[in-house]
Amino acid sequence: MKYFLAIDIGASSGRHILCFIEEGKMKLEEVYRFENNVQMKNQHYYWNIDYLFGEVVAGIKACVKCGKVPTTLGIDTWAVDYALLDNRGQRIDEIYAYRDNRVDKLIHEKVNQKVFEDIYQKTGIQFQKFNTLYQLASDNDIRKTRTVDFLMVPDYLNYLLTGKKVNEYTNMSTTQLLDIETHQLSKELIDFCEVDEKIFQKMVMPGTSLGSLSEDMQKVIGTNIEVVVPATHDTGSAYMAAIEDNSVILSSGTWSLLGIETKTPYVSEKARVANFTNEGGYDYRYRFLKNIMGLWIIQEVSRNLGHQYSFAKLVEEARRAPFDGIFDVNDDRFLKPESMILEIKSYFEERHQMAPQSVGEIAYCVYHSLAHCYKEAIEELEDITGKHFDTINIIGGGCQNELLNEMIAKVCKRKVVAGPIEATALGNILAQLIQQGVVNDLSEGRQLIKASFEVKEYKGGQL
Ligand code: ADP
Ligand code: LRH
Repeated sequence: MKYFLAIDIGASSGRHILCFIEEGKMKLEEVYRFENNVQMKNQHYYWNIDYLFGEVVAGIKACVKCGKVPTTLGIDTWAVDYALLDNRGQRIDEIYAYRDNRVDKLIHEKVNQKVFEDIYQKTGIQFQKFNTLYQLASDNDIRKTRTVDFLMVPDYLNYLLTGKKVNEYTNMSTTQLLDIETHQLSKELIDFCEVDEKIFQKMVMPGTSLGSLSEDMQKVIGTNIEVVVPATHDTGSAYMAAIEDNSVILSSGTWSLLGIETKTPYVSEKARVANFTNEGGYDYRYRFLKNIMGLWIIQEVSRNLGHQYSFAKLVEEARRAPFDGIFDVNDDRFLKPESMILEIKSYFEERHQMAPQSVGEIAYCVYHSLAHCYKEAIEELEDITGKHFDTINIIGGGCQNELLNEMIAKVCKRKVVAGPIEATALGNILAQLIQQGVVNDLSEGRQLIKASFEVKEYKGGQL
């Protein structure tokens, strides 16, 4: 039996998922799972990258221990964040987390409407204050002068495993440093960041093999495994596993990424104003989508409640406590508030509206507000593209939330197809299967996924 390993690290958890093919179907086995969270140090938010790399290695070892040594492995993570290396190949301090607010000053001082419009025209990437472009431009001179190499988070994990330094294209597109016409780094935007263009690596496409683990890593892990670069941006991998033709895709996890896959980008004025992005995908396809605050809000509510309620329990509580009001989930105030629950309540109180009180009401209000935001985003999407979509394919961990699926079907008045849950891992594995010649291309891979996993359907307009 041949095994292929996806190491998929989201902002809330990471997992090692083994895949093998049996009787023409993909079978998955989750071998290892670990928590992920931002850390606060010296008033800034960072990722605990040494812990995460330790977990990457521990999960690979767990596969080896149970005798399922993968032929290849691939790593994907959330986008935009990066590591800087010095001239000894060592990381320069920590990796900032995208929810850190060190970019605010620069945005305020340097990014006026004109800059903002020019950057969108050049890159097709939506404005998010945490885009790498602004983060890099905000790095202080000490960091910049010591920097010899720039690696995105998955590039950095690949470097620790193999010793090879590359920048993978799909994730690089989220830096907002790539020219949408050429897919290459824009000199003008590199200059905006005041960094040396030599810090960037050779850019590789998903499906590129990095070859063996480094000798040191082979010793640590006890064997050799080929490392293949998938679409290292998790959303890039997730969209590869969307299986419904002509549907809106909603990748539902910490973020809700709502959009479509398209071969030609949309960089119209309407698209910019609605803050839709054109992220780079497999085979130079684009994901034309909008970032919506997503289940981050419920993750934070759960954290505020001391993690006493599982996600399933929160859904159960919400079912018993319908609540009428909705709030603007994409308001920046929900990006990293001290207390999500208090922030939601204040939102209503400031408007002299009734705020949700019980745990069930708060959860209901979060889900319902998300569903309304999806509805608006779909309307914008249809307006910009001139196309109509009658199905929403929800993929990722959030598609297990049946109440939310029902609400989306009702509020958006469209059929909902929920699944696959582990879409990101599947997309990651698909890039490996294509690289290994097990599957011919993306379209054949999608057929394989469709034949292998059950999905659940919800009729539009019903609750
Ligand atoms: P990420 O990759 O961004 O870390 P996931 O795709 O793993 O996120 O999705 C995590 C989200 O899925 C959680 O925040 C939670 O809201 C939702 N979720 C996971 N399991 C369940 C469940 N059993 N019931 C309802 N929601 C769930
Ligand atoms: C989802 C995601 C999303 C990005 C955000 C930073 O995990 O990669 O696509 O916008 O994290």
